[in-house]
Amino acid sequence: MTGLGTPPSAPLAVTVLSGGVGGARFLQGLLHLLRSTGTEAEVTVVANTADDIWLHGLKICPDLDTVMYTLGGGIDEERGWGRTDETWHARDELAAYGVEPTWFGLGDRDLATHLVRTQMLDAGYPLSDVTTALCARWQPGVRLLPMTDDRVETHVVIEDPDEPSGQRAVHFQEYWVRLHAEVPARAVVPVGIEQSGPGPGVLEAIGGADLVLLPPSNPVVSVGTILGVPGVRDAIRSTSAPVVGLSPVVAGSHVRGMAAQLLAAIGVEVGAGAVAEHYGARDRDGVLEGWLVDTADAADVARVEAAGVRCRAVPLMMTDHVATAAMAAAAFELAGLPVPGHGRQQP
Ligand code: FO1
Repeated sequence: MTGLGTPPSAPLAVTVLSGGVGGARFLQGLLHLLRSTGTEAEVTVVANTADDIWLHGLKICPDLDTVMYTLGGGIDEERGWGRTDETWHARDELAAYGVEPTWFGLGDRDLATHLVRTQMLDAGYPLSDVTTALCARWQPGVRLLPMTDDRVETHVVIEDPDEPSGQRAVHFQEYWVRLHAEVPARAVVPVGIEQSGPGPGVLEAIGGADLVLLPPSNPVVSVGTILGVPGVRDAIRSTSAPVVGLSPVVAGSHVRGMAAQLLAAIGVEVGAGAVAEHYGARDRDGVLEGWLVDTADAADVARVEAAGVRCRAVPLMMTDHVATAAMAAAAFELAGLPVPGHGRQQP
């Protein structure tokens, strides 16, 4: 209830640094929590763009598209990426011509997104404008911002006994999609990140947030990469918003993807507590105020608190929107904010 002269409370500003599948799943739960409790909020997603790859003359942006399709209702739920009701004729025709690479699955519906994006890029529009244009169709219900408009591509240095140096670098997509992250990774290199700058709205979305969330995305090649864009880490460290993360590692392993392999590549133990220590406490040169671990990792709570990060153990398996909404609610609570729907009444 706002009395006379009391400005209506501005909508809650929540900013989420997100990768692809894991981040998109979390965002579904966050939006479910906000909508089901009638909470006025604006969610801004700063998405990783270093998974991007140029293929067949087209710019593919897996994490932007996964968030856009997932929240816009176009995602293939089972795969977690690409379009539902997809067909693969163009991919098969390219393979019939012997055009490489054949290991990356470009769906016919998905191709339209890459054609529109590439045409707009060729016309001189920055990736952020392209993303806004694509979202006009999909209406994801969040503001979707590329972490940067500049070209950054993650490469992975893998062991290769056939090389004189014993190693070679492959694009992240080749490491993941063709090699299934089964080759030992020695280093992760976000090529171009030093020369990149935060995309339009990114620093403002962090600086002006009421809450910043690090969802259970890959801490190395997704959230870690976003934090590596010059200016982003400083914005995170200086925002007045609490910063709360959710562990992508449960019971010593990643739930999906290749976080375990990439954490090993950067010398970080594959554990919920270890990842929190890797992110670090904000008042100890890190980025976190709070960290949620799964109930299976309750033994890590003391270790995380010792690192200067408030910690709670709650169920972190994103089995459905309700379970994920409960995770988002736990993040609000850990941040010291009223929990949407049943927090402290507004003053
Ligand atoms: N992942 C796969 O495992 N196999 C694929 O063929 C594949 C194709 C693909 C096409 C478009 C796109 O946006 C994503 C695609 N992905 C595929 C997923 C992608 O590798 C991952 O979503 C991220 O890059 C890692 O989070």
